[in-house]
Amino acid sequence: MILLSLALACNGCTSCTPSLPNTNNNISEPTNEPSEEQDSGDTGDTGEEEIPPCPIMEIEPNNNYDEAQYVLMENWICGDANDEFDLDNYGFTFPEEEGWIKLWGRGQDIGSTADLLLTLDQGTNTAVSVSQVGTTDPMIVAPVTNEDVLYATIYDQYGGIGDQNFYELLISQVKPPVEYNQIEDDEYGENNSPAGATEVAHGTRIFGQTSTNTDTDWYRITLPEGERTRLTLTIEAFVHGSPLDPIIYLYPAEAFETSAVDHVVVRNNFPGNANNLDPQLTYTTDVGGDWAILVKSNVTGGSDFHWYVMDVLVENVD
Ligand SMILES: [Ca+2]
Ligand SMILES: [Ca+2]
Ligand SMILES: [Ca+2]
Ligand SMILES: [Ca+2]
Repeated sequence: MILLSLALACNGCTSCTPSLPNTNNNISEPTNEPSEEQDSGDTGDTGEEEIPPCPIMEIEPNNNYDEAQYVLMENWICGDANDEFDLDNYGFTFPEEEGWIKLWGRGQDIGSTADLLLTLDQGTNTAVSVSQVGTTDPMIVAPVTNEDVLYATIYDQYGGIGDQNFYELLISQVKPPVEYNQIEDDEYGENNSPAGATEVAHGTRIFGQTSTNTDTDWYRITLPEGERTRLTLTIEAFVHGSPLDPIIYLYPAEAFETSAVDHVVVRNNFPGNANNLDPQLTYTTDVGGDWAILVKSNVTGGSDFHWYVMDVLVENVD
């Protein structure tokens, strides 16, 4: 199957030259027919040490999930835009009950004209990436299960075509990208209102997910009385490949009684990196007691793939 795809699809994917091992140049068995097919796909790369960049070449048609090309994880996939807005769909299964995957699309970083858009789909969960910190090439790092087939879809979001419009895609299992010491209480939407807020404190590093389009995650922190305190709430999500565009709000204690209260809100302001969607909220106050924190997605689109961790820091600044 892979050999066939090499022979069929290698044309037009200039970056993906399958620089196959040269071992069959001299010594291989003369009756080895597949190696002739391999040679026909080799456009002359003579690097002896080079690892083949594309073990899997795309096979069209693959324009919807029914036609998705089934691929094995941990292998580079190479494809290109055969038509305007040519969707390339790949299906795969996760090898364990649950874990983390990384979808890494490469286009502009390898000299392609493709402005790649990458999606991940499993059951009712969907995520989209168009960029990551430091590059316009997309990446998604997300927790998954083996309950349903997973689909990765990649295409040029501006509809470009031609020989210079190609991509590489790697789907791999990765270790959890972050550590944390608490998990939000949200299995049944417990924290969807201030009344059900999850308690956090100085030193908390809490893991949460904006699991649906309307999921709101409320937290409660109790600041010390009688002193001036600086509260710093730091979200890490996008920086690690989460598809979440998080927004964070801070409310005084009245929020536990009424929704009409003034608040502080920040998003997309992470210090020192304009490409990072993660927010950091800092607020200094003399008011002790309960404060309410709200974390949610800034845009429509939530799923179990949309995860974050929030660090809570409380400092005395008297
Ligand atoms: Ca294609
Ligand atoms: Ca296609
Ligand atoms: Ca949640
Ligand atoms: Ca929630």
